[in-house]
Amino acid sequence: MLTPKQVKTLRTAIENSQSPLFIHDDDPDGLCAFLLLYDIKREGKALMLKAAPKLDTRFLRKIEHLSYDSLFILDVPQVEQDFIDQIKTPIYWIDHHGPERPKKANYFNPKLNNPDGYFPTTYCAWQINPNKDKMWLAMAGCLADWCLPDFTKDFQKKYPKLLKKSQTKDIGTAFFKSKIGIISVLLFFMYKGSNNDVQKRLSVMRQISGPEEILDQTTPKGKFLWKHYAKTNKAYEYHITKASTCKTKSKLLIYNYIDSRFSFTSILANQLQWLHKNKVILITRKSDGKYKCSLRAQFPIVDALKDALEGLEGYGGGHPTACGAVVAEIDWEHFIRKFEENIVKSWPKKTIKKIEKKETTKTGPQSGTDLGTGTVSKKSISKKIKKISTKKPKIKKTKKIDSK
Ligand SMILES: [Mn+2]
Repeated sequence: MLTPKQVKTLRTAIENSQSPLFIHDDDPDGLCAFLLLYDIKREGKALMLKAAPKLDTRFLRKIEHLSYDSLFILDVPQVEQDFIDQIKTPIYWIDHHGPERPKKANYFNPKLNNPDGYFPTTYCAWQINPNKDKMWLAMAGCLADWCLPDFTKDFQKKYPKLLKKSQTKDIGTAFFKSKIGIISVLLFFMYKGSNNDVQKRLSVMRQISGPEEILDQTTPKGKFLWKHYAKTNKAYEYHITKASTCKTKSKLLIYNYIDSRFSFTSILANQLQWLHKNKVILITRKSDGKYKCSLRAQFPIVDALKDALEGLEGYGGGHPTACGAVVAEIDWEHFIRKFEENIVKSWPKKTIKKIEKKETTKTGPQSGTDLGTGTVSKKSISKKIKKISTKKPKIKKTKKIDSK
């Protein structure tokens, strides 16, 4: 989490700004962090960074005509130094990836104070603006980034119907079964569709005052957001059902995902992993002669992945249990064979069930950019397969742990 001093610095920066500009990641964590900070003054403009982990000088064109006196960058893993150098106002960059070491930007990353903690950007924003009326946004944003925060009990007290006690036994249940989880999913789906529609929904979202407005559709604005959720969810559910039929004897559950309208890869991979805990999930999308993959498992697989990519046309990396890869079509069969072999070798000796039991206290990265910032080229791939093969994942006992 942020230190009290950092919280104060950021709070003061927003309060003193007449026209802040916010650039946030296009996922629920980035969005909820923005909504929480925006709520402090309800002043300023927001832009989302679309489908890119990096903010670079190309983005300058989008903001040069805007007038702003401070720039807040939220949940963006990387910001090019050139971009920073060309901004004339103070920059406040809050993120929980990396950490990075930028020059000339005020950089806030909970990992710097607490390398083993896991605090999404929304969590930091909640520290800066702990407005009880916005706790539902803080909860939805944290959940979407796979974190059950330390204010979960307070949340349940305030909204007993949105998150029942039985739904907090693990993060997947909280996310996929609870009503507040529906808000998290709705925020994921918010970005699906044409740019114009996305912008419309984002501006409506700013005007929503409580979760019931959406969940019970008590206002036209809530109805508007719900309608999009319901439509998108129908397409999503189709893939959940279809993917579940792809189960074979193999340790891998491979689902080749085809949908011209929506891209659900990352959330789909999370839900399938939660539904099929004894499988390693591999979601693929084929385009331009390449397979783009999202991978999820209950134990570390990133080294098995890197090893399988060695010598092939492709690259991959990310978090230990949630990663991504791109593999050329000609190497696909070879890659799958090798990866499956590695998975079998590195499958934890303790049964997944036991790990699962321990994992219920654990929260960590399952969402966001699959490749994260830790993408490793095939040249720098190390062979750690043997090392990880028998170890079970290290598990901490606190509520919000594991590093991203
Ligand atoms: Mn995040």
